[in-house]
Amino acid sequence: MLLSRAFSALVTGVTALQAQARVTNPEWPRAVSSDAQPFSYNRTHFNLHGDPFTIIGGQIDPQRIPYQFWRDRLIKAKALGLNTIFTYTFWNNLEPTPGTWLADDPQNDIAAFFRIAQEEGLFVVLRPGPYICGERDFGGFPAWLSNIEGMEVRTDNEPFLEETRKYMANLAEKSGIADLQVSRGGPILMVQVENEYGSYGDNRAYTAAVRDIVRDNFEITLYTNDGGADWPLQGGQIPGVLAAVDGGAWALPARDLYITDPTSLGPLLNGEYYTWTFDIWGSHNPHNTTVGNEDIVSQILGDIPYHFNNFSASISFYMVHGGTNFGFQSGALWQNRTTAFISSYDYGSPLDETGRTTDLYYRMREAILPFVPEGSVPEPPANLPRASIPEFSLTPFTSLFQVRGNKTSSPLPLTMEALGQAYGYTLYEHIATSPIEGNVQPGDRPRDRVIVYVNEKVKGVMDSQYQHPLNVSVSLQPGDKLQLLVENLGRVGYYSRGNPYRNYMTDPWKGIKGNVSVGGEVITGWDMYQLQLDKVPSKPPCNDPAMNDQSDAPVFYKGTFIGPAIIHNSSMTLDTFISVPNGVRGNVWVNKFNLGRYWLVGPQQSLYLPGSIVKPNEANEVVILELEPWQMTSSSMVAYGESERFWGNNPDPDCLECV
Ligand SMILES: *[C@@H]1O[C@H](CO)[C@@H](O)[C@H](O)[C@H]1NC(C)=O
Ligand SMILES: *[C@@H]1O[C@H](CO)[C@@H](O)[C@H](O)[C@H]1NC(C)=O
Ligand SMILES: *[C@@H]1O[C@H](CO)[C@@H](O)[C@H](O)[C@H]1NC(C)=O
Ligand SMILES: *[C@@H]1O[C@H](CO)[C@@H](O)[C@H](O)[C@H]1NC(C)=O
Ligand SMILES: *[C@@H]1O[C@H](CO)[C@@H](O)[C@H](O)[C@H]1NC(C)=O
Ligand SMILES: *[C@@H]1O[C@H](CO)[C@@H](O)[C@H](O)[C@H]1NC(C)=O
Ligand SMILES: *[C@@H]1O[C@H](CO)[C@@H](O)[C@H](O)[C@H]1NC(C)=O
Ligand SMILES: CC(=O)N[C@H]1CO[C@H](CO)[C@@H](O)[C@@H]1O
Repeated sequence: MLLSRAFSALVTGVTALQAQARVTNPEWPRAVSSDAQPFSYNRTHFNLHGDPFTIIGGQIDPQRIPYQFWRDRLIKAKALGLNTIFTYTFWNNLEPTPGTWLADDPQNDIAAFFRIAQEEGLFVVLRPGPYICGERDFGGFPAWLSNIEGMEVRTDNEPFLEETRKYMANLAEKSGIADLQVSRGGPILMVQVENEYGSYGDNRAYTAAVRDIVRDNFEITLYTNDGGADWPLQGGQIPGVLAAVDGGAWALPARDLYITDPTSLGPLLNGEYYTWTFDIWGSHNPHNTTVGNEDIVSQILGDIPYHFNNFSASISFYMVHGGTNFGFQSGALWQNRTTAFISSYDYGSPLDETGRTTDLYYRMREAILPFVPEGSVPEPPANLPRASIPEFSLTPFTSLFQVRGNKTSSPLPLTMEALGQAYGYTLYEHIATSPIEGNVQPGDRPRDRVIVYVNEKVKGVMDSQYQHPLNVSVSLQPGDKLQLLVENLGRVGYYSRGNPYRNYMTDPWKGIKGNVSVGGEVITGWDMYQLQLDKVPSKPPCNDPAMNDQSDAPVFYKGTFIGPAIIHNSSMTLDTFISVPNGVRGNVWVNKFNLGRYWLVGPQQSLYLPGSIVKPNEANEVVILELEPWQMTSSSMVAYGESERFWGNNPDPDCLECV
């Protein structure tokens, strides 16, 4: 996904007629269907087992959906009228530390998802990246890449290509994806090379190298996907690889205007037609939705026949079902300040975050049905009810500063990555040896949200989400403890060479990079504690001193609710939205599963709790980490589960003037 709608301005004036002037290329057909290659294409058509084939696709990323619900979502995608699922794979989840490939972890078992798709009568298009964007931390790259000497992502840099080779081979072989290619009887029709690379650069040696790496591991059709304008398409096309476009209907004519290499021409595919869009945190950012926006809905409904009739194009709806960036998996953009994606990836898509069909779903279905053989599309199942959970209270049991984590000491601060940590929080502590005062500079810039404490009393918040990160000043006496709690809000996952901002994809480090100074003087002597919180504490650590009223440190709360009874024989009926009405900012775990972030600024005001992790008729443990207890207006922490979700925004108590 790119910031697609911005491109519409760039292609004004391109008409279907201009595009048609270029459609014929005498060198085709170049690929013919055969037993060995059942899916192929010529200049105008995809071909499956010798018959013309129009892709009616939609994007679902299995790593964003509880695996127990994969079949439910695929059945509904099929019932929408789709014949193909487009899927990104998230390298960072598959290989969380170098060399550990999670082939058998059910949530990362992409082959299992593809097999279910095939059982449900769907084909698949694989989008393995290595860069995928997808509003994920670092665009899907593992954070540990940054620790490799000489690493530069998305270039023909040998360390990057070497890791890409290993990743692609692991995906093909260890994850068993290669065996699911259509050439071997599986559902995978095509594989995408890189992702929207033309928006990022125009290094042809790099794209050719990625093509060759993908080709070494997959024998089926390859394609690229780029924004529908001149420079993205020109930068992204790769000789011998089919070029697809993405964006609204306006993107379609661009392909034949700007892709001039005949070896990249073939049937027209809009590889990402946006059913709507993502949300970012902020008091002034309302939830993006098509609900109540009839203009947008009509546009989507009109664009469907336009793709098929006016352009004989194939299409993939991005997203048909977005799902959730659980835990710390959401990414960020840099737009002269950090814009961080919320945990929900609802996307306003036809299947909502909980997999329920929406009004948009039924209206799109009506628009699609005329283009598929009569009777070939099953009826969508009725929506199952979601649960509500009565309010329950939570009690504080320890503070984040008591939990600590692995400790590293060093004269100068180290980045999260150098500490061997990817996500979450890092606590940097220094004991003053001489009096010092002035503004705190947390390395070269706040990366990303820095809470400053002296002896556990908060002094202020610096946050790269704020256009002008606030200055925080401290005054330290010998023996005073300066503490910087640094939160990774998501590494930048998208950069466009068309924008005027810095490319922080090549400067992804989190925590503290560079020196911490107070009043301009460099501070040396640091203890650093990793708080990735893969394992959430559920009881006080040994010899945890009593909770200290004088401390502003983040607080862990714990409570339980009794899981509702399953109805209609489906754990989906235990789905709910967890709301923490008195909380300011933090994370929620249920039965040790990290649901994601809450922040009262919104637009997200509740977290999707999938029924797959709820235990019916027994106690379920909820742990909440509240980062800003000093901002709470009520001293009681309560939570409840809502069967309907509410979006909304509130002022940011840490920066009332911030926009
Ligand atoms: C391309 O394939 C389509 C569908 O199979 C076929 O109708 C058409 O004739 C082919 N075009 C050429 C130039 O062979
Ligand atoms: C699409 O095709 C229809 C039917 O041929 C035509 O009436 C309509 O004007 C076309 N739309 C555009 C935007 O070209
Ligand atoms: C980025 O922000 C800085 C500081 O607020 C400002 O001076 C600069 O003009 C901004 N740049 C762009 C391209 O908006
Ligand atoms: C501490 O580091 C060890 C070895 O790197 C790792 O196995 C363990 O999970 C880490 N513990 C925490 C709490 O991060
Ligand atoms: C922070 O302090 C610096 C000088 O140390 C000053 O230039 C800057 O304007 C201050 N920023 C704000 C937001 O007050
Ligand atoms: C940090 O401070 C140390 C000690 O003053 C100095 O040697 C080093 O160059 C500084 N590093 C940066 C990135 O400024
Ligand atoms: C519930 O569903 C499961 C799997 O779909 C099935 O095996 C089981 O028999 C069902 N139980 C009842 C009571 O319907
Ligand atoms: C496509 C669209 O309308 N996106 C909007 C989503 O929400 C953000 C924050 O309010 C807006 O800036 C976008 O324009």
